[in-house]
Amino acid sequence: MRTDSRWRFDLSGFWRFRPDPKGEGDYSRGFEGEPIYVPASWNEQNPAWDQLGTVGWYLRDFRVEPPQGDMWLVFEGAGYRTRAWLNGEELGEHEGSFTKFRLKCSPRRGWNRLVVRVDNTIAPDSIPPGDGFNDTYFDFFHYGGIHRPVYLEATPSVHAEDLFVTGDADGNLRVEGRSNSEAEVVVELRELGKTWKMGVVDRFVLEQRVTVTPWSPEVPRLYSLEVRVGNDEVYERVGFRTVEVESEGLRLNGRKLFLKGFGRHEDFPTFGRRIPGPALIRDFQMMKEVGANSFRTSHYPYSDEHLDLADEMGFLVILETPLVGLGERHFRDRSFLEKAVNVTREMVVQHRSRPSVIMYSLMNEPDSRTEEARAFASALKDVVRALDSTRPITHASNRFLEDRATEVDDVVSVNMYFGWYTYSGDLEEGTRKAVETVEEVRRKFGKPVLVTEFGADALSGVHWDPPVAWTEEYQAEMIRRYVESLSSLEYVAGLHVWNFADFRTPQGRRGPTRTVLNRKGVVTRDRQPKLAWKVLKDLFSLRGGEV
Ligand code: GCB
Repeated sequence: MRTDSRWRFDLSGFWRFRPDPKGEGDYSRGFEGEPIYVPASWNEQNPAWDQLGTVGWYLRDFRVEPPQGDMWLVFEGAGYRTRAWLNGEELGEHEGSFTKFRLKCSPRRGWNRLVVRVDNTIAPDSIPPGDGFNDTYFDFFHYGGIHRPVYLEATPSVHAEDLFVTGDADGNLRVEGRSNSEAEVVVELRELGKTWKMGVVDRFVLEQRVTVTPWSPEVPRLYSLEVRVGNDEVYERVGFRTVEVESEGLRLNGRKLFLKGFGRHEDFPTFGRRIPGPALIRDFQMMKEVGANSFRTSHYPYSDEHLDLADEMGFLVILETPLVGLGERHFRDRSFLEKAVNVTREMVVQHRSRPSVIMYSLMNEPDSRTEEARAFASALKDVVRALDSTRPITHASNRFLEDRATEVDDVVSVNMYFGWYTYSGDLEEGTRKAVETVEEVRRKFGKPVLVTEFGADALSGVHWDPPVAWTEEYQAEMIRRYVESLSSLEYVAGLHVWNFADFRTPQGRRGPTRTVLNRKGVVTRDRQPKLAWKVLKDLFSLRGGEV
């Protein structure tokens, strides 16, 4: 749900910061601290904070003239655990780094002091889980802090609480809205000048057929669907498109769809878990240029800004939860399921009106070989379906034939590193094993197959003839062989190279297989192309004629 009409006070800018490595301090009334910038992770802003994997305190003094109505402190993403105090009074707490949340507050006229405590301590039952800052069950740096925008927002006493808008390629529009109390509700599809009066209600469903240009990667046409509830005005941008799953593959607006693109990360020098706007533009321009049409939000839901650009530039997105690296202990634990349901619900509700989001990925590489794992996946799927029945579901598997969670998926997704972690140095055998695995998975599950990860680390500037591991040549050659052989399988619905860009990793667990960064990017961390980038453009045109 978007709004440009509510009163807002942006809290981006320089704050004060105080590390609290043992997490024992109480600085809720104030402290001196050192300057820090918000939004961005704390780690790379100061070498002294790089390895801080526990608690940090933020402070900001600000002056406001608050308007009438309810006031909220909105975080678009901070964590892992965030607690806030305004003028010494506790506002509340939220768990989870990648979804938006808001805390009720009452700033006074004039000066106010906001203190935020962010606890990034990782545990076997956090999402994602781990045993320590450098000993995570996942392969990306455990950045902490207020990564995304934070602001005050005022809502009129009668206001919209939720808005869910979808439209299909035939122009069937569906709008579902809810407000905090009964009020006059008017819905308007602005570009068409169409208005519908819903009466005095506190929830409504509107279904209409309209004449529109469909949304697609080539023509990502967006319309504004505005809802007025009393004095409150909110809107969503709607793109009319139809996604279908058939046994042979995917369709977008009736046309065969082949997903070409990348697994990505939100990772950028100095900013940490935040890609600043100009870098997002560069990434998306580069992805267009190379012929990509899609990406997966590996391994957590991305920022509103990131996904707004996908809506605008016509990228198809597989939206992934932060449920990475789960195992038996998680599948057996009821209270973990509750947390998983919660984060999944927050993600779906936040992003379900986006035309770019065509599928949900509910987990990445779980150890899901048991009945408990299947039941867990099935419970999550039910939660998603109740909130949004329009999108297919998948999860990224590296258990292939043994994966029980795949049974509940609509599309099978596989992450494969034959020729890298196994069959190392042998691209011939590696590619053969990859094709064989995809064929077996297809035979067993009879569903379309997405290859959500494949790739090799390449240190930019390291070359060798013939191609050997860690060189740019080896990475390029592996990608070429995988894409050429897998593109010819009809039921393969897409290929996502791992990864778009090099990204930071923890020091532990994978030990000597990481050189500060995971180097499987086809561009460097500062977005300069490697050799593989140059060969991708031709490869991505292999399935020409499809979307
Ligand atoms: C995977 C993971 C991804 C890793 C990648 C790798 O299977 O899903 O998070 O970064 O492998 O490079 O090992």
